[in-house]
Amino acid sequence: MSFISNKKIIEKYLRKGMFPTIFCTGCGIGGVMNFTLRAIYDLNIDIDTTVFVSGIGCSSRVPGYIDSDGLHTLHGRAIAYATGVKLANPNLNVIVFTGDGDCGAIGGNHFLHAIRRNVDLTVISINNFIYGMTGGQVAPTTPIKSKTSTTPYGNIEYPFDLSILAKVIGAPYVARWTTAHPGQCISSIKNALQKPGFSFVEVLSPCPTFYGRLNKMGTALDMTKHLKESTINVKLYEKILAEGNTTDKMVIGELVNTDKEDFGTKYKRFCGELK
Ligand SMILES: Cc1ncc(C[n+]2csc(CCOP(=O)(O)OP(=O)(O)O)c2C)c(N)n1
Ligand code: SF4
Repeated sequence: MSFISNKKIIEKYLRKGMFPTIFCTGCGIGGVMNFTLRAIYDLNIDIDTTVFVSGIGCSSRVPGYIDSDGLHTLHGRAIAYATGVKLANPNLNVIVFTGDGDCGAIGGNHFLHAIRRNVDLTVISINNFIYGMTGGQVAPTTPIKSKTSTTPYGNIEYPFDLSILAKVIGAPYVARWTTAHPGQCISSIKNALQKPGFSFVEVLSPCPTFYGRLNKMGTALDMTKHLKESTINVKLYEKILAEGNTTDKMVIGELVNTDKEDFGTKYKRFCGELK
């Protein structure tokens, strides 16, 4: 799995003219782009029939670096644009990169309804628990007590759990990992890309410039270690629950993997193109 070097990934898939990236040193976003390209390589997906769609944010800059068709759209609207692309040409693979703010705040409604319709998209949400691009404001994913530039005394709002939201609304594929789990992340992105219908992969990722600095979390490496220590695999979590215990750790792993007819197939049937 993924025996391709980083050099070859760069040569094969990236727009060298766009380098250097805007990402700060230690930011996890570049890693998530790498995981996605490795999944595409492993599955031998044709990049020329793949469209990357994003909104606005540091994480939404990813499509600009990939040498493929892409749409860098409006803040929060990536999933709406991606739905249009997929319905106009169902033969395309459509992959959305979205921040936790882009996906869960301004774009929250599009997220919910694309899942409800089960549009055949793969949505990769890079969750750094904060608005990175605009200066570290509170996001709907910011944990209680965390400091941001707009909650200098600590956040008092309950956060959204994007993966659990996707699960309860009925997405047929949902997985959550962190940038400290590259192999698992690549494997889940591969499963997501092969799943007909709405697939969601959330990747918890360090933003050392804002979330890390404001919460005194140390270096990017310290933050990556913290991501590993503050999460628990779903299998272990279920065992702990079955024993009558509980934990504050965030659950990671493959949370849903089921089959459900997607919107495009239903639409073709409605139009009489399928029986
Ligand atoms: C309609 C609109 N509202 C607000 C903004 C300002 N804005 C740009 S990016 C962003 C949030 C970015 O946070 P997130 O989506 O989590 O991505 P990150 O930068 O952390 O990767 C905001 C509020 C905008 N560009 N457009
Ligand atoms: S501000 Fe945060 S999310 Fe944005 S590039 Fe820098 S480290 Fe990454």
